[in-house]
Formats: sequence, structure tokens, C-alpha cells
Amino acid sequence: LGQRGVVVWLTGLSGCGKSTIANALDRQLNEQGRATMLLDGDNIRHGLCAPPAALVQEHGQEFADRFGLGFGATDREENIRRIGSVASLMASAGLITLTAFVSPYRADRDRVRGIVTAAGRDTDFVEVFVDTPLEICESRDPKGLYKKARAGEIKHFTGISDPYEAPREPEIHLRGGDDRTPDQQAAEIRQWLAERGV
Ligand code: GGZ
Repeated sequence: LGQRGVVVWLTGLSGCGKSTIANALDRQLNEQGRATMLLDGDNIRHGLCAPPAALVQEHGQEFADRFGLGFGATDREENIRRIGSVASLMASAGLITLTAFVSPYRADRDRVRGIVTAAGRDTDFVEVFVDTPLEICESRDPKGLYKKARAGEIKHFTGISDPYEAPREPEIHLRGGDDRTPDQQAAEIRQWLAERGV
């Protein structure tokens, strides 16, 4: 491939824009001929981290609730561990690997940083804090999840009834809720990577 792989790890609240920015960045990099992989909730929580389908069929929803990954701290830790491990493998194969998960716990993100940098170099993990104020995320509420969380229908909802531990020293700090488009924010990440030879 002749290209260096890295993990670009976007973190932030539900509705902060991390998926949209990651998708825009993915497209921009592809247009430049770069090989990328985008990991997000659609291919991970519903794919890699989903409970075994045959067992769900046999034992029903109760099995899925017990053995699938939920949103308690332990389940999130395991979700992030698996994603980090796969992302590290992909980066080793030379892919620019983009991830878009809430990943609210600092220790979980730091653990992934450890996995990725141990397999490669210190510069191979790029933490991007998509820092959009809660009020803005909540006002967007595309799936009505904040409304449900406020009503107590969803437990452990990040920002409402569960913590979000903001990165202290992210490589890139995007302040969401300004008038920049996701494409412009993606371009900032691309520029940052380009300046460091990725
Ligand atoms: C946070 C939740 C929750 C709770 C469901 N807390 O905006 P979305 O819908 O599409 O993104 C959120 C997604 C979070 O999954 P992650 O795998 O990124 O979380 S973590 O990194 O913490 O493991 C949201 C939806 O799933 N969702 N319940 N309780 N977000």
C-alpha cells in the first residue's frame, strides 16, 4: 500500500456530529486515493459486537439482553476494547482507520491508545474530541433518544444519566456547534494528518 496506517478516534456525545464528520473524512480521503476503514455503531454494535444470532433465535430477546453489549460501564468497556483491538489490526495493515463511538470513559480510550501505540508508534493514535455542547446535541435529537432519556425510558444515557469524561489532551479538539460544516471539520483533521506525514 505504501501508506502509514493510523487510528483516528472520534469521541463525543450522541448527536455531536462525530459520525457525520467521520463519513465526510472517509470520503475526502478516498477521493485522494487513500485506503480507509470507517467503524461506527452500524457495523460494530449490530455486527461484530452483536450477540450470536442462532442463540438469540433459540432463547429470544432475553438472551440478547444478557449476552449482547449494553450501555453500562462494563459493557461499554468491552465494546471499546473490541473496537480498539480491531482498529489496531486495521491500522497495522496500513489503513487509515476512522472510529465514531461515544466512548465516554477516559480509561477505555487510554487503553485503546495503549494497544494501538504498542503495536505501532506513539503517533498512530489520534484522539479527536468532537466537543459539541449538550444543549445542541439535545436540540438535534435525530432519533428522539434524549427525549426518552429525559423521560427515564433509557437508562445510562451519556450526558443525561451517565457521565462523559472529556479528553484532557486530545490531538484534535473540534468545537462543534459553530457554523462550520462537517466537511470543513473533516478537512481540519485531514490537514492535521497531512502535516504529520499521514
Ligand atoms: C449513549 C446510546 C445509549 C446510551 C443508545 N448512551 O446517536 P447515536 O445513538 O446513533 O449514538 C449513540 C450510540 C452509542 O453507542 P456507542 O457504541 O458509540 O457507545 S459507547 O462508545 O459508549 O459504547 C446513541 C445510541 O447508541 N445509544 N443507548 N445509553 N448512547
